[in-house]
Amino acid sequence: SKKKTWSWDQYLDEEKAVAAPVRAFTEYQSFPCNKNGFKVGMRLEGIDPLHPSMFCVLSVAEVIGYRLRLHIDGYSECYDFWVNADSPDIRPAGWCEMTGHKLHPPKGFKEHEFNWAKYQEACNAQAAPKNLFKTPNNTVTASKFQVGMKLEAVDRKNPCLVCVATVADIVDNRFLVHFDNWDDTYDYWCDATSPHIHPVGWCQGHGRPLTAPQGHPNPENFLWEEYLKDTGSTAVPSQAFCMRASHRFQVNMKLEAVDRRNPMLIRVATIVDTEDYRVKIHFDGWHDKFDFWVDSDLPDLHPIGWCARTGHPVEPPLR
Ligand code: MLZ
Repeated sequence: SKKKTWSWDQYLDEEKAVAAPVRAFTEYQSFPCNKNGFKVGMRLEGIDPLHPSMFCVLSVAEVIGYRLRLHIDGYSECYDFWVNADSPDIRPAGWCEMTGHKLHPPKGFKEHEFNWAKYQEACNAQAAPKNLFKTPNNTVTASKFQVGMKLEAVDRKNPCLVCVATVADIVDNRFLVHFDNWDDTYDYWCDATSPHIHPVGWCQGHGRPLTAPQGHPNPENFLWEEYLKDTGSTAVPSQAFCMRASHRFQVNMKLEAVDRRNPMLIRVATIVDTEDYRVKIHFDGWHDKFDFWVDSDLPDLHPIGWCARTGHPVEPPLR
Protein backbone atom coordinates (compact mmCIF):
# COMPACT_ATOMS: atom_id res chain seq x y z
CA SER A 1 0.00 0.00 0.00
CA LYS A 2 1.24 3.49 -0.81
CA LYS A 3 1.88 5.66 2.25
CA LYS A 4 0.10 8.99 1.81
CA THR A 5 2.48 11.89 2.31
CA TRP A 6 1.38 14.33 4.96
CA SER A 7 0.56 17.85 3.73
CA TRP A 8 -0.02 21.17 5.50
CA ASP A 9 -2.76 22.19 3.03
CA GLN A 10 -4.81 19.10 3.72
CA TYR A 11 -4.15 19.28 7.47
CA LEU A 12 -5.21 22.93 7.81
CA ASP A 13 -8.29 22.10 5.77
CA GLU A 14 -9.23 19.10 7.92
CA GLU A 15 -8.54 20.91 11.16
CA LYS A 16 -10.12 24.19 10.01
CA ALA A 17 -6.93 25.76 11.31
CA VAL A 18 -4.83 28.72 10.25
CA ALA A 19 -1.11 29.06 9.74
CA ALA A 20 0.85 31.73 11.61
CA PRO A 21 1.43 34.42 8.93
CA VAL A 22 4.98 34.80 7.62
CA ARG A 23 5.00 38.45 8.78
CA ALA A 24 4.78 37.26 12.41
CA PHE A 25 8.22 35.64 12.12
CA THR A 26 11.61 37.33 12.42
CA GLU A 27 14.26 37.20 9.71
CA TYR A 28 16.04 34.33 11.50
CA GLN A 29 12.81 32.28 11.70
CA SER A 30 11.52 32.92 8.21
CA PHE A 31 12.44 31.38 4.86
CA PRO A 32 16.17 31.71 4.16
CA CYS A 33 17.29 33.28 0.90
CA ASN A 34 20.50 31.27 0.60
CA LYS A 35 21.34 27.57 0.66
CA ASN A 36 23.07 25.87 3.56
CA GLY A 37 26.60 25.44 2.20
CA PHE A 38 28.14 23.88 5.31
CA LYS A 39 29.50 20.33 4.95
CA VAL A 40 30.22 17.68 7.56
CA GLY A 41 33.78 18.00 8.89
CA MET A 42 34.16 21.74 8.27
CA ARG A 43 35.67 23.69 11.19
CA LEU A 44 34.49 27.03 12.55
CA GLU A 45 34.24 29.16 15.70
CA GLY A 46 31.11 29.76 17.71
CA ILE A 47 29.36 30.37 21.00
CA ASP A 48 29.05 27.46 23.42
CA PRO A 49 25.31 27.48 24.24
CA LEU A 50 25.97 26.36 27.83
CA HIS A 51 28.64 29.06 28.31
CA PRO A 52 27.53 31.99 26.16
CA SER A 53 30.64 34.01 27.02
CA MET A 54 32.88 31.42 25.34
CA PHE A 55 33.82 31.10 21.69
CA CYS A 56 34.90 27.56 20.89
CA VAL A 57 36.45 25.51 18.09
CA LEU A 58 33.55 23.70 16.41
CA SER A 59 33.09 21.15 13.68
CA VAL A 60 30.03 20.44 11.57
CA ALA A 61 28.82 17.00 12.66
CA GLU A 62 25.59 16.77 10.64
CA VAL A 63 23.71 18.83 8.06
CA ILE A 64 19.95 18.59 7.54
CA GLY A 65 18.28 21.15 5.32
CA TYR A 66 19.12 24.63 6.62
CA ARG A 67 20.30 23.29 10.00
CA LEU A 68 23.65 22.09 11.37
CA ARG A 69 24.60 19.92 14.27
CA LEU A 70 27.78 21.42 15.73
CA HIS A 71 30.33 19.58 17.82
CA ILE A 72 32.66 21.28 20.30
CA ASP A 73 36.05 19.86 19.31
CA GLY A 74 37.66 17.71 21.98
CA TYR A 75 34.51 17.44 24.09
CA SER A 76 31.77 14.82 24.43
CA GLU A 77 29.10 14.53 21.74
CA CYS A 78 26.57 15.14 24.50
CA TYR A 79 27.36 18.87 24.11
CA ASP A 80 26.54 18.88 20.37
CA PHE A 81 23.88 21.40 19.44
CA TRP A 82 21.80 22.46 16.43
CA VAL A 83 21.75 25.90 14.80
CA ASN A 84 20.38 27.37 11.59
CA ALA A 85 22.97 28.05 8.88
CA ASP A 86 22.43 31.84 9.29
CA SER A 87 23.00 31.80 13.06
CA PRO A 88 24.83 34.88 14.37
CA ASP A 89 26.42 32.57 16.96
CA ILE A 90 28.82 31.01 14.43
CA ARG A 91 31.86 32.64 12.82
CA PRO A 92 34.63 31.62 10.42
CA ALA A 93 37.97 30.29 11.69
CA GLY A 94 40.17 33.26 12.62
CA TRP A 95 37.28 35.49 13.65
CA CYS A 96 38.22 35.51 17.34
CA GLU A 97 41.77 36.53 16.62
CA MET A 98 40.58 39.25 14.26
CA THR A 99 38.07 40.70 16.73
CA GLY A 100 40.12 40.33 19.91
CA HIS A 101 38.03 37.53 21.40
CA LYS A 102 39.52 34.67 23.36
CA LEU A 103 39.09 31.37 21.49
CA HIS A 104 38.51 28.39 23.76
CA PRO A 105 40.70 25.68 22.16
CA PRO A 106 39.77 22.00 21.83
CA LYS A 107 40.25 19.99 25.03
CA GLY A 108 43.92 19.09 25.48
CA PHE A 109 45.28 22.34 23.97
CA LYS A 110 46.65 25.14 26.09
CA GLU A 111 45.15 28.48 25.32
CA HIS A 112 48.17 29.92 23.54
CA GLU A 113 49.36 26.82 21.73
CA PHE A 114 46.30 26.58 19.50
CA ASN A 115 46.90 27.58 15.89
CA TRP A 116 44.20 27.21 13.23
CA ALA A 117 46.53 26.41 10.33
CA LYS A 118 48.35 23.68 12.25
CA TYR A 119 45.11 22.32 13.71
CA GLN A 120 43.45 22.03 10.31
CA GLU A 121 46.48 20.25 8.96
CA ALA A 122 46.59 17.88 11.94
CA CYS A 123 42.85 17.10 11.58
CA ASN A 124 43.04 17.08 7.80
CA ALA A 125 39.97 19.29 7.98
CA GLN A 126 38.73 22.27 6.00
CA ALA A 127 37.73 25.55 7.59
CA ALA A 128 34.19 26.52 6.61
CA PRO A 129 34.58 29.19 3.86
CA LYS A 130 33.69 32.71 4.97
CA ASN A 131 30.97 33.11 2.33
CA LEU A 132 28.86 30.41 4.05
CA PHE A 133 28.30 32.69 7.05
CA LYS A 134 25.62 35.30 7.30
CA THR A 135 27.15 38.77 7.12
CA PRO A 136 25.44 41.24 9.45
CA ASN A 137 23.39 43.45 7.11
CA ASN A 138 22.63 46.31 9.47
CA THR A 139 25.40 48.87 9.17
CA VAL A 140 26.31 48.81 12.82
CA THR A 141 25.51 52.22 14.19
CA ALA A 142 27.61 53.07 17.23
CA SER A 143 25.50 51.61 20.02
CA LYS A 144 25.15 53.34 23.35
CA PHE A 145 25.77 49.98 24.97
CA GLN A 146 29.45 49.69 25.91
CA VAL A 147 31.41 46.92 27.57
CA GLY A 148 31.44 47.33 31.37
CA MET A 149 28.25 49.37 31.59
CA LYS A 150 25.62 48.27 34.11
CA LEU A 151 21.93 47.51 33.65
CA GLU A 152 19.02 45.59 35.18
CA ALA A 153 18.20 42.35 33.38
CA VAL A 154 15.82 39.42 33.65
CA ASP A 155 17.58 36.19 34.62
CA ARG A 156 16.09 34.02 31.86
CA LYS A 157 16.76 30.85 33.86
CA ASN A 158 14.83 32.37 36.77
CA PRO A 159 12.48 34.69 34.87
CA CYS A 160 10.86 36.15 37.97
CA LEU A 161 14.22 37.70 38.93
CA VAL A 162 15.51 41.03 37.66
CA CYS A 163 19.18 41.26 38.58
CA VAL A 164 22.19 43.56 38.53
CA ALA A 165 24.01 42.95 35.25
CA THR A 166 26.88 44.15 33.07
CA VAL A 167 27.45 44.43 29.32
CA ALA A 168 30.27 41.87 29.06
CA ASP A 169 30.93 41.74 25.30
CA ILE A 170 29.64 43.30 22.07
CA VAL A 171 29.49 41.73 18.60
CA ASP A 172 27.73 43.50 15.74
CA ASN A 173 24.40 44.72 17.06
CA ARG A 174 24.26 42.25 19.94
CA PHE A 175 25.78 42.32 23.41
CA LEU A 176 26.36 39.77 26.15
CA VAL A 177 24.41 40.30 29.38
CA HIS A 178 26.37 38.98 32.37
CA PHE A 179 25.04 38.86 35.94
CA ASP A 180 27.41 40.40 38.47
CA ASN A 181 29.29 37.81 40.55
CA TRP A 182 27.52 34.86 38.91
CA ASP A 183 29.09 32.38 36.51
CA ASP A 184 28.53 32.71 32.76
CA THR A 185 25.84 30.00 32.59
CA TYR A 186 23.20 32.73 33.16
CA ASP A 187 24.65 34.98 30.40
CA TYR A 188 22.74 35.68 27.19
CA TRP A 189 23.19 37.61 23.96
CA CYS A 190 20.54 40.14 23.01
CA ASP A 191 20.11 43.51 21.29
CA ALA A 192 18.83 46.89 22.41
CA THR A 193 15.24 45.88 21.56
CA SER A 194 15.15 42.95 24.01
CA PRO A 195 12.22 43.00 26.46
CA HIS A 196 14.46 41.38 29.10
CA ILE A 197 16.75 44.35 29.76
CA HIS A 198 16.13 47.63 31.55
CA PRO A 199 18.06 50.72 32.56
CA VAL A 200 19.44 51.20 36.05
CA GLY A 201 16.57 52.33 38.31
CA TRP A 202 13.85 50.47 36.38
CA CYS A 203 12.96 48.12 39.24
CA GLN A 204 12.68 50.97 41.69
CA GLY A 205 10.50 52.91 39.24
CA HIS A 206 8.24 49.88 38.71
CA GLY A 207 8.00 48.79 42.35
CA ARG A 208 9.81 45.54 41.63
CA PRO A 209 12.56 43.91 43.68
CA LEU A 210 16.07 44.07 42.20
CA THR A 211 18.34 41.11 42.91
CA ALA A 212 21.73 42.40 44.08
CA PRO A 213 25.00 40.85 42.88
CA GLN A 214 25.82 37.50 44.51
CA GLY A 215 27.63 38.06 47.80
CA HIS A 216 26.61 41.70 48.13
CA PRO A 217 27.08 42.71 51.81
CA ASN A 218 23.63 44.25 52.08
CA PRO A 219 21.42 42.78 49.32
CA GLU A 220 18.17 44.11 50.82
CA ASN A 221 19.46 47.66 50.57
CA PHE A 222 21.31 47.63 47.29
CA LEU A 223 22.03 51.15 46.11
CA TRP A 224 23.00 51.72 42.48
CA GLU A 225 24.74 55.00 43.22
CA GLU A 226 27.02 53.35 45.74
CA TYR A 227 27.60 50.26 43.58
CA LEU A 228 28.50 52.26 40.47
CA LYS A 229 30.96 54.26 42.55
CA ASP A 230 32.47 51.18 44.23
CA THR A 231 32.87 49.36 40.91
CA GLY A 232 34.02 52.43 39.02
CA SER A 233 31.39 51.81 36.39
CA THR A 234 28.61 53.69 34.62
CA ALA A 235 25.02 52.78 33.77
CA VAL A 236 23.90 52.10 30.20
CA PRO A 237 22.14 55.37 29.26
CA SER A 238 18.38 54.91 29.37
CA GLN A 239 17.97 56.19 25.77
CA ALA A 240 19.96 53.14 24.63
CA PHE A 241 16.99 50.89 25.37
CA CYS A 242 14.34 50.67 22.66
CA MET A 243 12.08 47.76 23.47
CA ARG A 244 10.51 46.16 20.42
CA ALA A 245 6.75 45.89 19.86
CA SER A 246 5.05 42.72 21.07
CA HIS A 247 4.78 39.82 18.60
CA ARG A 248 1.85 39.15 16.26
CA PHE A 249 1.25 35.47 16.97
CA GLN A 250 -2.23 34.43 18.08
CA VAL A 251 -3.64 31.41 19.85
CA ASN A 252 -4.47 28.46 17.53
CA MET A 253 -2.04 29.50 14.82
CA LYS A 254 -0.02 26.60 13.37
CA LEU A 255 3.72 26.57 12.75
CA GLU A 256 6.79 24.32 12.62
CA ALA A 257 8.88 24.12 15.80
CA VAL A 258 12.06 22.34 16.88
CA ASP A 259 11.40 19.64 19.49
CA ARG A 260 13.60 20.69 22.36
CA ARG A 261 13.79 17.19 23.82
CA ASN A 262 15.13 15.90 20.51
CA PRO A 263 16.37 19.00 18.70
CA MET A 264 17.10 17.23 15.45
CA LEU A 265 13.33 17.02 14.92
CA ILE A 266 10.96 19.73 13.72
CA ARG A 267 7.28 19.10 14.49
CA VAL A 268 3.90 20.38 13.47
CA ALA A 269 2.91 22.72 16.29
CA THR A 270 0.23 25.11 17.55
CA ILE A 271 0.41 28.27 19.60
CA VAL A 272 -1.80 27.60 22.62
CA ASP A 273 -1.17 30.72 24.70
CA THR A 274 0.58 34.06 24.32
CA GLU A 275 2.14 36.88 26.32
CA ASP A 276 3.57 40.09 24.86
CA TYR A 277 6.99 38.56 24.14
CA ARG A 278 6.42 34.84 24.53
CA VAL A 279 4.33 32.07 23.00
CA LYS A 280 3.34 28.67 24.38
CA ILE A 281 4.05 25.85 21.91
CA HIS A 282 2.03 22.64 21.69
CA PHE A 283 3.07 19.71 19.48
CA ASP A 284 0.01 18.48 17.60
CA GLY A 285 -1.13 15.08 18.78
CA TRP A 286 1.12 15.13 21.85
CA HIS A 287 0.09 15.43 25.48
CA ASP A 288 -0.26 18.97 26.87
CA LYS A 289 2.40 18.15 29.44
CA PHE A 290 4.97 18.67 26.67
CA ASP A 291 3.77 22.25 26.01
CA PHE A 292 6.38 24.92 26.71
CA TRP A 293 6.87 28.70 26.69
CA VAL A 294 9.50 30.30 24.47
CA ASP A 295 10.47 33.81 23.43
CA SER A 296 8.52 34.63 20.28
CA ASP A 297 11.77 35.36 18.40
CA LEU A 298 13.38 31.97 19.12
CA PRO A 299 15.13 30.92 15.87
CA ASP A 300 13.65 27.41 16.30
CA LEU A 301 10.14 28.54 15.30
CA HIS A 302 9.29 28.62 11.60
CA PRO A 303 6.37 29.33 9.30
CA ILE A 304 4.56 26.34 7.79
CA GLY A 305 6.38 25.05 4.72
CA TRP A 306 9.82 25.99 6.11
CA CYS A 307 10.91 22.35 6.32
CA ALA A 308 9.69 21.54 2.82
CA ARG A 309 11.40 24.66 1.44
CA THR A 310 14.73 24.01 3.17
CA GLY A 311 14.86 20.23 2.68
CA HIS A 312 14.25 19.23 6.30
CA PRO A 313 11.84 16.45 7.32
CA VAL A 314 8.80 17.61 9.31
CA GLU A 315 7.26 15.32 11.92
CA PRO A 316 3.51 15.14 11.28
CA PRO A 317 1.02 15.21 14.18
CA LEU A 318 0.77 12.02 16.26
CA ARG A 319 -2.49 10.22 15.57
N1 MLZ B 1 18.23 29.59 42.77
C1 MLZ B 1 19.33 30.06 42.01
C2 MLZ B 1 19.13 31.50 41.64
C3 MLZ B 1 20.25 32.05 40.89
C4 MLZ B 1 19.95 33.44 40.37
C5 MLZ B 1 21.06 33.96 39.55
N2 MLZ B 1 20.69 35.14 38.88
C6 MLZ B 1 21.67 35.63 37.97
C7 MLZ B 1 20.61 29.90 42.79
O1 MLZ B 1 20.71 30.39 43.90
O2 MLZ B 1 21.51 29.26 42.28
